[in-house]
Amino acid sequence: MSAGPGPLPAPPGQRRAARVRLAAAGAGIVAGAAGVLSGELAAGLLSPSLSPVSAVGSAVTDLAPPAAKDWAIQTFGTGDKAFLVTAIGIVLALLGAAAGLLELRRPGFGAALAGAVGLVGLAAVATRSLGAPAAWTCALLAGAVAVSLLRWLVGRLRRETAVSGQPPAGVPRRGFLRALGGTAAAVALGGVVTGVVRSASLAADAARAALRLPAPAQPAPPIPAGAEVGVPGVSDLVTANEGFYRIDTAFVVPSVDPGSWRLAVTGLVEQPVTITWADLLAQPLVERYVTLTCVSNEVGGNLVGNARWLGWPVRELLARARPRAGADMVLSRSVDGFTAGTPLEALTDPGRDALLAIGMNGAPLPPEHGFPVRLVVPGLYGYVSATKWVTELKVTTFAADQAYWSTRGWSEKGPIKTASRIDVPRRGSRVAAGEVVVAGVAWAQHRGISRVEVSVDDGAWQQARLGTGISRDTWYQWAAPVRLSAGRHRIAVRATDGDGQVQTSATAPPAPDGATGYDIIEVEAT
Ligand SMILES: Nc1nc2c(c(=O)[nH]1)N[C@H]1C(S)=C(S)[C@@H](COP(=O)(O)O)O[C@H]1N2
Ligand SMILES: [Mo]
Repeated sequence: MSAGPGPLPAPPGQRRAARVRLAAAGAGIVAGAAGVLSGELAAGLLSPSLSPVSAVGSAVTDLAPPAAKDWAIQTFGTGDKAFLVTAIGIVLALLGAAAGLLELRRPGFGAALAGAVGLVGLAAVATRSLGAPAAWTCALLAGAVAVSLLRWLVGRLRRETAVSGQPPAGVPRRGFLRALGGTAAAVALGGVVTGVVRSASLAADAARAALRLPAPAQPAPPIPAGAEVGVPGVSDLVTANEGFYRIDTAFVVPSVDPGSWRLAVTGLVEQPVTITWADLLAQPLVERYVTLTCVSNEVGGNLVGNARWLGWPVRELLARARPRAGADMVLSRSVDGFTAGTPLEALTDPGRDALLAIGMNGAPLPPEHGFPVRLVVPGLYGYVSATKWVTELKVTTFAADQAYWSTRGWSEKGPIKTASRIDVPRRGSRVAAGEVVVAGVAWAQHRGISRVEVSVDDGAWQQARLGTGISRDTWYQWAAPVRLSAGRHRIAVRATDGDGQVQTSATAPPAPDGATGYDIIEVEAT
């Protein structure tokens, strides 16, 4: 007959106190998670654009110094948002743990910390032009749930572990552990429900999947023979949707149901007009190849892509609204509050195919590229023209209105600068000495490219073979054979636009209106 395990020696008080602190920190994290999740769940039920986490993420993005943003884009590329969510998650967990510990020490103080975090969320929501009462409610709910759960859990922990006259150092009992476990389980379940609700709110996705684009009344002219230079490794003439660069301030990709989408033309017009998705589909649509470029693209960078867009010329819609004399800008607005300021004349010019695009390379716009409708304006950087998820065109003046990036130090006008890029050989690579084919792309949208030249080791400029342009609104492929002796070499490229202007060699950073300078690579020939 063996006696069961005998009573263990009581752990030293210190260890017990540490265990209580751990329990308090855990309670803080669980309470915080429950709060955040409630806010997200409420937002998911109402509209994804109300998400408090999303608002905080956007606020961080907006407030971050440009250098930090460039770093994030450079380091994480399209993963920069996942990085931000993870960072916010870690900060929230740390704050939750801190609130738990504080609440253990001084009841009410931890709750105050949690409340303060909630207020930050509320402030983010309030400043994100999401001032809607529903958005406030989601943030308030998140804060209230976190604060009350923290009070409840840590209060319970204190009572159960109280040692008279000393800091709590008893052993947390079943009651607390059950409360904590139950809350954690509820959080996990809530997470699943939120996920489901989120995906349900992506009804827009279903609508997109079911969509069949109308045939264009005016198809894009076929890609001319000779447009491809036929060098392996050179950028595809038409960029696949999956590989197309994505730049926007949207923390969560807005999901817009085409069934409830409206586009309103407002402001300085004789006749305000609103169109629906059905109205838009009923118009004679045109198809055009247009190369988009981001003003943030560094020399040699890849924030540029070429696609076949299907859409309705914006000028037709503006003509219905009849802009008043004096108007010189259209402030296009997205569902998420982003705005771009485009010169009115660029949108009304019959010679420039500015489109309300619904199709990209034969498919409905992908959600991250603006489904259901975006603007595409040949010749202008995206930040002043290419509004995704567009819902309003306000006819106005540059004097009266400023767009999103213009209030953040970027230029009001953003015509695309002539640029050229070396795709092959890869920078820093080794090549066999002898004849080496250098190839890449060049663009000067709406002016076109008339010549591309390369230079080896600062030697004479040699003319490259220029692919036939699809149109002056797209990029051009080019290729040039050069002779490389064994050793290290620098290869530079420059383009001349359709007006005969040679690309400037002066280097400039992206801000405030686009980078300049020659793309130069180094290779080692062996
Ligand atoms: N709604 C919305 N539209 C937007 C932006 C944005 O932040 N929000 N960014 C613009 C910028 S800066 C660029 S370069 C292009 C990029 O379009 P893409 O992501 O489809 O490549 O979208 C433009 N349209
Ligand atoms: Mo951009």
